[in-house]
Amino acid sequence: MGNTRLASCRLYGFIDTAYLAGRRPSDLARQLIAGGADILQVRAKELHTPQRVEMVLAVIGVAMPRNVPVIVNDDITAAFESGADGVHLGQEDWVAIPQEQRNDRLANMRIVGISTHSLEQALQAERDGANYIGVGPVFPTGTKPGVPPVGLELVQQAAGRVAVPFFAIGGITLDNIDSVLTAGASRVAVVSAILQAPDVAKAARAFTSKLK
Ligand code: 3NM
Repeated sequence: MGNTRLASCRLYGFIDTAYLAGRRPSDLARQLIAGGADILQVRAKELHTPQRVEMVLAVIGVAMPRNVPVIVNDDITAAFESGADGVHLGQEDWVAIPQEQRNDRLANMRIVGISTHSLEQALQAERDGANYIGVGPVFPTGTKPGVPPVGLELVQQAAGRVAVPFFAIGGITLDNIDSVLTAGASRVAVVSAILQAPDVAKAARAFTSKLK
């Protein structure tokens, strides 16, 4: 079910509390969607589950009528309680869930996404049943500081070997997106280059006009 909807997704937009700067999550969601983001993630690292649920509900209120799936970063409980479309798990969080518990823990999730940082992880996530994967960080990024970039080589390898939809992520900007697309990505996930732009909708549109 997740897969048919994901197949058409191209720009993964974020409501990331690190870049809210006093803006309302629902407003950001509206602007991201206006710019063509067709899947959204709520990434609220420092919030507790109840506040995260509240934020996700505000985003769903905007996204659901526009048929845009909403994914919750890291927090399976918040994803479940808010009725979000799915959850995105980092590699460490994913491998920390014992294999025999994964089906139960994720039973209500229509979409499960997993971060991957090598071809081995990407292929393993696919075997494990991820509906989509993230591949990155492609370039160094202040959003995930201190994580060594995987470079365009991994994008190229993923494009050749991974059948599940994959989003290139990490340090992607309007200046380097062409190289990411040339390496074989058809989907990108972008946080700071959009949320730090003076006009979020316009910045998202600049990315979506490069995709498809
Ligand atoms: N995950 P920006 S890189 C959230 O490689 C995230 O799994 C990554 O933010 C991964 O577009 C990343 O600002 C940061 O670089 C993306």
